[in-house]
Amino acid sequence: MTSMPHAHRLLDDTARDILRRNDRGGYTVPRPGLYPFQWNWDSAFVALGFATFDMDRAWQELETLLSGQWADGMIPHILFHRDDEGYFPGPDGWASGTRPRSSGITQPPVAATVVRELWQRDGADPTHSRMRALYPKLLASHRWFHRYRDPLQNGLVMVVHNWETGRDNSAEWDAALARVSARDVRPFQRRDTSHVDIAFRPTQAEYERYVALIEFGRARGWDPARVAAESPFRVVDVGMTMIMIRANRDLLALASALDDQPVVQELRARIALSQRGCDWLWNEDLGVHCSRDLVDGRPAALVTSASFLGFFAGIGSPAQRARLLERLAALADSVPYLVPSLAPGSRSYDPVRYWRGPVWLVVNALIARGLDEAGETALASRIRGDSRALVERSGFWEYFSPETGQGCGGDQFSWTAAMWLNDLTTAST
Ligand code: 9WN
Repeated sequence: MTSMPHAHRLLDDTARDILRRNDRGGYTVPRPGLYPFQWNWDSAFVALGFATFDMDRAWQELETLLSGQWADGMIPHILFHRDDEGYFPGPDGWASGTRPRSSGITQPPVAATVVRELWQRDGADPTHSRMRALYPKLLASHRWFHRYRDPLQNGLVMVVHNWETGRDNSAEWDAALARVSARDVRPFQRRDTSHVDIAFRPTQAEYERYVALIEFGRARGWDPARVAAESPFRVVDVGMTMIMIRANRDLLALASALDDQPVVQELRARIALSQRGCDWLWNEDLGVHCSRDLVDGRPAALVTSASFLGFFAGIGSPAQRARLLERLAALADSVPYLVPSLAPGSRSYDPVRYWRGPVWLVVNALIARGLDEAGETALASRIRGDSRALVERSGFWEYFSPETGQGCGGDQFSWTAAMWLNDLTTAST
């Protein structure tokens, strides 16, 4: 029988091989074939993986991502550095008119958190030139969110496409998507289902609505103010909001190191606003923070993995935090592998369908980190242990069933390999 340290060393080697194989020179594709371009939050996580064996390459991943930043500050969710017919919708579907070509929407802003992490690993020197070069770009991207994606001015994050959330097919978006008409969508050919089992992916009716939202933005030339004001899909995402608060804290750490006092004040005020704003997302019945529709004001009233990012964001009253922990402990008793993207028993729960139940290691890493920082080390260890067990059992899949540990979606997946290296190897536990 293979001993655990030996098995772990083999998995470490495999994880590094996956990152090297998915490297396209300066950026990494999440999974060749299925996702053949550079994705925003994937790249930030991937940089953490590279950081365990090649710091130069880790910085480069983020530098390439930021090279696609729009003039207004937005970091697109996909950069199309090269053509590839294997994914729909490609650059022509978005027609952003930018160089490099890109999508017209964004994704969870984990970049500042990762830049801070890389900078600290490099010794936290305020004169670090690569950190200093990225800092103004990160600030511009945060200001873009503050300016265009906070319509209530309460520090929360609004999204105008479910793909922005990164948790694309979560049941939290069902009601808002139901309002999106797909009547005028021209026929298109999906590519995702030629790579993976259709049982894992969103339905055709859902896809048509995703495309309708792209056509909506394209028809407005991706004008951020118009899209934000007029989109039929306007939702405050609890996940984006928590990640944004954390990103502002991490950017604040960089601003302090650089002694950029006006920005220090700006970010402090922003974080305080968001901390208060989060009460608008609190659901007293469920005892968690939930996403909330901005068109009709209704809460999603669903317990998702993103509901547990409050610790990572550093928000919540002591009473709210106690309720969150109770909820998470109940989930821990209900499934062998934490953290399901949707709580079992919820309407639409499905252990293998996209963001309707399965476990993603990147979300687990953020939740576990927040719990550790809050001193909740037992739950953090359970989550890390489950993440590790999933890879040991099934390999480096895109995501996993919380019930059986089955790997789903794409295999040899970059961010799963990166999380193994950064968060789960024996050395870091
Ligand atoms: C759309 C790349 C991306 C992730 C998302 C995940 C999935 C794309 C898709 O893959 O989304 O952006 O086509 O389903 O949901 O989180 O960034 O890995």
